[in-house]
Amino acid sequence: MGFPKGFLWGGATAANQLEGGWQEGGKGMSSDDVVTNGTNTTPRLVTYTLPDGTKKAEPMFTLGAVPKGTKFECHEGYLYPNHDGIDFYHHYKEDIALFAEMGFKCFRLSIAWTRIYPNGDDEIANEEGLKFYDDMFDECLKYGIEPVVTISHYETPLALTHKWNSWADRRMIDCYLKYCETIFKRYKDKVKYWMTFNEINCLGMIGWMPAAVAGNDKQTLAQAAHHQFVASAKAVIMGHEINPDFQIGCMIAYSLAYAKTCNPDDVLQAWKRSGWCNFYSDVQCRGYYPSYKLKEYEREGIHLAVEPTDEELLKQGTVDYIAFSYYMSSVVSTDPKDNEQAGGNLISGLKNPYLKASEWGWQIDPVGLRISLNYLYDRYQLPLFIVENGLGAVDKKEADGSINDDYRINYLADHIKEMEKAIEEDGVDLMGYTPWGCIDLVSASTGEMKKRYGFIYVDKYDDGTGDYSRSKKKSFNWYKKVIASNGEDLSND
Ligand code: BGP
Repeated sequence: MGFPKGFLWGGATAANQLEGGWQEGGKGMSSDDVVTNGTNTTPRLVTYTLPDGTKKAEPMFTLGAVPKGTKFECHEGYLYPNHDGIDFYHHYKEDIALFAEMGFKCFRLSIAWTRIYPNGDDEIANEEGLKFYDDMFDECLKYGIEPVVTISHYETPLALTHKWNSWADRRMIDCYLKYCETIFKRYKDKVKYWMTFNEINCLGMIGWMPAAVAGNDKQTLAQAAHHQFVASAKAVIMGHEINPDFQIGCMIAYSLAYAKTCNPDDVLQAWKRSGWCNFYSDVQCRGYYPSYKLKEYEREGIHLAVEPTDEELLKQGTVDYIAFSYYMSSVVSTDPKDNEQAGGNLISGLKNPYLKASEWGWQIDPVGLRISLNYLYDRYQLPLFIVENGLGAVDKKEADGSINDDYRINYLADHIKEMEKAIEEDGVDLMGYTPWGCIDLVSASTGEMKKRYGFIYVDKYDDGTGDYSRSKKKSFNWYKKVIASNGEDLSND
């Protein structure tokens, strides 16, 4: 009863937000290395120098096209929090031991492409980078922790942006596949679970974070998404040839949108909003572009450059499972008077009077998770994997060093209860659960450290200070008990 045997309890991270060591071990520059810190109200900036030498810094979420010859680089006077992350690069043994103590069955991490191919198109892979992940996977396996690997999580070799504007160019597919072939072959006996692109649907909104593309016009983003679709499909086909046991998934940011009223116009609006997520999983799970998207492209004059083999590749390279992040839900309305915006994970909506929100304004909605699980399972009948969920909050260290994060425990317990109902009452096939930022790390949207998600506290602060020491929060022992009881015991005592 409840969670199935073998359910993958664990935690999730990404290389750029955690590893640090940005210039160590032969690593090249990634698109994320030129992103500054920000706050909830001031955006993270991408820094670059124009061909005439003018230095510029533009918000990451709205970065537009830049002239040819522009160099993305770090500028003096800015803080780049991901350069040091939480120094997992040097602490991974200690951190994995703590994950093991919590009883993790799996650990979601991403490989930094630039540790393997520093420029993205190098002839030979960087052995030091390969060895780093070999050692890390061995450390996980030593404790029986299954690595779950995101191949590309919000960072791409910067050299490829300079060369081709990254994923805007079709030649990226071959670079990505060479990288995939290298890691698939190298780690084929150590890693079984893969995801091709983190939150691929964010490409509908922003070019820099998911694709290292300067420019956020719809035509450029649609073409970049097409290249990632083809790359993902080819990676799935290749991965299965290298090891037929591989499980290769897509990964989407799932954002549930409710209609504000039962006015059919609002309901239609909510349905249209759901296309923000569905389009990407439709292509990656069904193997073809859905009709509503083709019509939208036609209406908006978007023309995709497509090769004759693409159609067949998309069909052949559908994914084995659907991984998704779920933090919140939102509300949409067609009434122009409704304008009370809620905060959000890239895409936001109106405030929902029935829900509470996090300190960053993300609306907390456990039942929405059950609804999302049902929507996705119903639509595709594929196994689901919740690879991100959690509460970003400011944690307070008491005088005795303890951190009493009951708010986090409550958030996670409420979501786990709904997951159980989705499995138990609705028959959803759920493979696992990896709460985001199982150890505190740099926030993707704001670059803050104070927006913490972890069971493990890291002594690192927004101004760059801190000694990187680790300590257990109250939620550490709680989650340990949850895993030990396979999700049965959610009590907080
Ligand atoms: C997802 C990303 C993660 C992550 C998380 C939490 O969108 O895949 O990389 O950071 O959101 O967001 P944030 O860090 O902005 O709080």
